[in-house]
Amino acid sequence: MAATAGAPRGAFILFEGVDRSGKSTQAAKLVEALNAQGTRAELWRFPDRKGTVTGKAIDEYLSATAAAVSSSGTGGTEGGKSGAGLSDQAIHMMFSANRWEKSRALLEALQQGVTLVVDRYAYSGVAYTAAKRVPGCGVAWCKAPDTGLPAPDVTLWMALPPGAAAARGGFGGERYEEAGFQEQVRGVFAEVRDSSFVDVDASGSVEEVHQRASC
Ligand code: T5A
Ligand code: NA
Repeated sequence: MAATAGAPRGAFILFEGVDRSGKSTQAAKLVEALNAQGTRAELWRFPDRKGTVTGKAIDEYLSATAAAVSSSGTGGTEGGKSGAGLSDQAIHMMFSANRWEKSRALLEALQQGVTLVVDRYAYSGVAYTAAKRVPGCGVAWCKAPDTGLPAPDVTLWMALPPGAAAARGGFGGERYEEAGFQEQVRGVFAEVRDSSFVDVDASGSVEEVHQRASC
C-alpha cells in the first residue's frame, strides 16, 4: 500500500472501557477537537453495525436484552431474529470478521494521514467473550482470530468505578448490560491490557473527561 506523498501516517487512537463508560461521547468530542485544530480525523466504531454483512447479524444479536438471555448472561440458544441465536463461538468470529472487513480501509486511511479515533476494537472482542467463561473459550482462544489486525498506537482506557457506569442513561437496554457480567468483562480487560493502554479517569462531567482524554 503506497503512502500519500508527503503525508505523515495518521494516529490510531482507541477508546476502550465497559458499557456506558463514555467512550462514544468522548471519541466524538476528540474527533471534533482534532479537526478544529487542523488534524484530519475520523470517528470509527466497532462493531460497525451498518453496511457490512456481519454488522447486521451483530446488531440483531446485541439487540436481545440482557433480561432475555440465559442466566449466565450469555444467551446463544434463543430463537427470534436470525442473528440473535448465534452460538458464543459464532458471534465471537462475527465480531472479529467485522474488524477484518474494515482492516484494509483502516490501514489506507492511516497511510493517507488521517487520524482514526476508534470506539472499541479487539480488546472488547476478547473481554466480552472471555467474560462468558465458556469452556474452551479462554483469553488465548478469544485473541486468536484478531491476530494480525492493525494495532492501535494508544488505547485510552475509560476508568470508571464499578456501579458508576450502570447509573448512566440507557443501561440495561441490550445484551451484556447487566452489572455482574460487566464486572467479569472488567476483569478480562485488566488481564489483557498491554503497553498501549493509558488510563483516563472517566468520572466527572463530559467536559472534564474530554480535557483528560485529549492531553
Ligand atoms: N462487543 C463489542 C463484543 O461483545 N465484542 C466485540 O468485538 C465488540 C467490538 C456494543 C456491545 O458489543 C460488545 C460490547 C458491547 O456490549 P457498543 O455499540 O460500543 O458495543 O455499545 P454502546 O451501547 O453503543 O455503548 P456503550 O454502552 O459502550 O457506552 P459508551 O460509548 O461507553 O458511553 P456513551 O458515551 O454512549 O455514554 C453512555 C451514557 O452516559 C452518558 C451519555 O450521555 C449516555 O447517556 N454520559 C455521561 N453521563 C455523565 N457524565 C459523563 N461524563 C458522561 N459521559 C457520557
Ligand atoms: Na458506545
